[in-house]
Amino acid sequence: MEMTDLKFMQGYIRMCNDGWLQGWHERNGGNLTYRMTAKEAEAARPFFGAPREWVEMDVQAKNLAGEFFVTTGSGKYLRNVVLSPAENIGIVEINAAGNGYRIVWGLENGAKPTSEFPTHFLNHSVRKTASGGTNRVIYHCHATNVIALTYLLPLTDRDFTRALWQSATECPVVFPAGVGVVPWMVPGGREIALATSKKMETYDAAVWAQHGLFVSGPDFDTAFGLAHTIEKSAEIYWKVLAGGQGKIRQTITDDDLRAIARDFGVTLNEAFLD
Ligand code: 2HA
Ligand code: ZN
Repeated sequence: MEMTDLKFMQGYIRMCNDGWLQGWHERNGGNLTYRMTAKEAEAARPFFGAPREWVEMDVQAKNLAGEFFVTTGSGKYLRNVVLSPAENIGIVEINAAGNGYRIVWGLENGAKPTSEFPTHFLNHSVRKTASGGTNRVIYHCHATNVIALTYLLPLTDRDFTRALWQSATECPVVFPAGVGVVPWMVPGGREIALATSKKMETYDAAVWAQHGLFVSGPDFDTAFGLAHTIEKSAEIYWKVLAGGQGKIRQTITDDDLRAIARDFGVTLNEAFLD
């Protein structure tokens, strides 16, 4: 038995590889973090190494004090995670003030958590509160068709949500609150962390203009499924636009969307309906 045999680690590694197989993680693109349960942290503890030094962050989240996260490594390629987890991912412990971390497992040979760790961290804080503690996964991927849409549509929550809801019937059921859109920003910094966390107070997914997709969920299946659904819908949308040379003969109407919501028992964000 070793760290990577634990069920949550297996799920984490599988998700990294699934994203790679989708073509969303060229080079070191994308990152994944998972907030471990207390039980998982106990099961993992026997495999921890000597903790490394505390590293202070320029973001703080008191509700994440003492938590343990699995994280991808900065500059690491998600396609390599399955081959050598201990070099490409790691577990970090958050300090009592909620503004620093130390590596307790993995990230071997001097590796560090993903450059987007502050963004993930702030968003874990927001989603933990918004979900009553159930949200555990934050995932960022370079979903090709979502990125393409950010060159075509106005960069508003409304325009993206409507286009995605109308492009595949399951979308309003999978993300009834809609999606947020973050304008183009330099990745990896405090500014994109704050802008994204603002969107994630309302949504469990945010589109990063000309960059990619950012999603959250209670578990790996749900978070990956959300990214997958959004990406597929984005692909349908632009293919229809291109195939029809900008003209769409018919789509899912607002009344159709309301009918789906009624029958599937979800509440659609009314702000996005006419
Ligand atoms: O990990 O995707 O946004 C590299 C990135 C930064
Ligand atoms: Zn990225």
